Amino acid sequence: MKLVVLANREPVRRVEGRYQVALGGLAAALYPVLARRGGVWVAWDPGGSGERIELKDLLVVRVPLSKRRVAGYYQGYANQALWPLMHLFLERFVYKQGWWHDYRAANRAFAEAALREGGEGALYWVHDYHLSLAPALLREGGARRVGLFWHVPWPPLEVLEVLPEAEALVRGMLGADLIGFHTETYADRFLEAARALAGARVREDAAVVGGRRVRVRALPIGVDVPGLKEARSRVLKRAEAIQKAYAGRRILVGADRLDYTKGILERIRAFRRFLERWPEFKDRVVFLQLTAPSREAVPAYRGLKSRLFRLAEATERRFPGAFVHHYGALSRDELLAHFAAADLALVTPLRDGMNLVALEYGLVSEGLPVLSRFAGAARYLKGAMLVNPYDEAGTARAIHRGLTLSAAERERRRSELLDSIERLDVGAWAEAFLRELS
Ligand code: GDG
Repeated sequence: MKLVVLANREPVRRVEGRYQVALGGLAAALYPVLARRGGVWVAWDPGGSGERIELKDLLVVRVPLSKRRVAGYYQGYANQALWPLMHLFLERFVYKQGWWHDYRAANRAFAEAALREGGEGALYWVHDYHLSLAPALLREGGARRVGLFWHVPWPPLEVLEVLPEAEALVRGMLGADLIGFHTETYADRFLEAARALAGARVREDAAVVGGRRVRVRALPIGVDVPGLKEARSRVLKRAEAIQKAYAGRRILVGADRLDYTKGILERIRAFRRFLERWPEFKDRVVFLQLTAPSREAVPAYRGLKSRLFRLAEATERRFPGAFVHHYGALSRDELLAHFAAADLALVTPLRDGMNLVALEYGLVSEGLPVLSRFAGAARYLKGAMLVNPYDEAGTARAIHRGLTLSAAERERRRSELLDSIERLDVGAWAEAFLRELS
């Protein structure tokens, strides 16, 4: 069966004037399955030309949206209304009349473009909170098999209900035959919302609505396990050079898109507390916080950026040599080399659907992550050092513990960690989702 993927972001990058499948992330994960089945990927067209991209084994169909539409659909409804609610940041929730109209229209444009490529017989796989209405729209257009994977958390009903269109959102999603979340908690909460808002009957892991059965399952995503193991040997030399550059200090690493859900400010403050409480480490460690720019058109992100810069500069001055902030996207290998060079990763989001950095770090390095309990990954990664990222003193203690573990305990934790990450291979995840769906 032909596979048609719908996702906001296109799966390609332009390198020296030619398109390539983007490394890392969803695109690389789905490419093998798409290639095997003869796949189509429908995505927003950032250039606006509507040009189709034909790669070997993959057709990318781009949906052009006007600037105004993108402002309402993407910067507005998706990233200022849905994103904060899904992550339980009620105070960041912004709601403007008109955004919903753009969101619906964009979802319709995606669904129509997909149906033109796939017709009734294709297998449709919709991704994420940008496209919650697409499943129902696809079904109305005749699609017979539709899957949806939700990459972010799903909130409790009281939080969801803040959204004036909560019912329409849930009904849109229920157009799918299978809805995947990262954890059981998110899946259970969704079933509760389906019952309360759409009148669905809940039967174990399914919602029955309008005579149709919609399965709702925890299907946690993973990373490219063989690819990352291979990457480790490729980046080791560069990792040694990074270690040398910090002259014998033990390296701690943090890597995130700049986002308030990632807890970057709290993490830097926790690291400062750690140095204040255990000053003997001032000359023995360096914490490298690597921050990639993100959603710069959204006002909340610009404010966060200036707060981060102020705190980072103050920390660099207060603890010279022990803290470095790098702002800007790194190449994949440069990022992985930093992971390989680090003894400890600080992966402390305030809320995260899953969090792939913890998994990538675990595979590429020989160290352990200090991991937020509020990341989906905390449910799956054994051996990680779990923290509450709001508790800066507790995180400081976990950093100290991570740096002073006995060799035996470190070994034990490492082996549990590797076992649990190996179970989360992204290729296997894609296969499992599609098997369930078809
Ligand atoms: C969403 C959900 C869920 C980071 N900096 C650079 C860079 N990265 C890469 C990391 C990782 C990816 O970006 C980030 O993935 P996360 O999972 O950590 O977070 P989100 O982007 O928020 O993703 C999340 C995910 O979807 C999948 O379902 O886990 O919960 O929020 O791969 O390595 N990559 C490069 N340069 C950087 O500077 N090349």
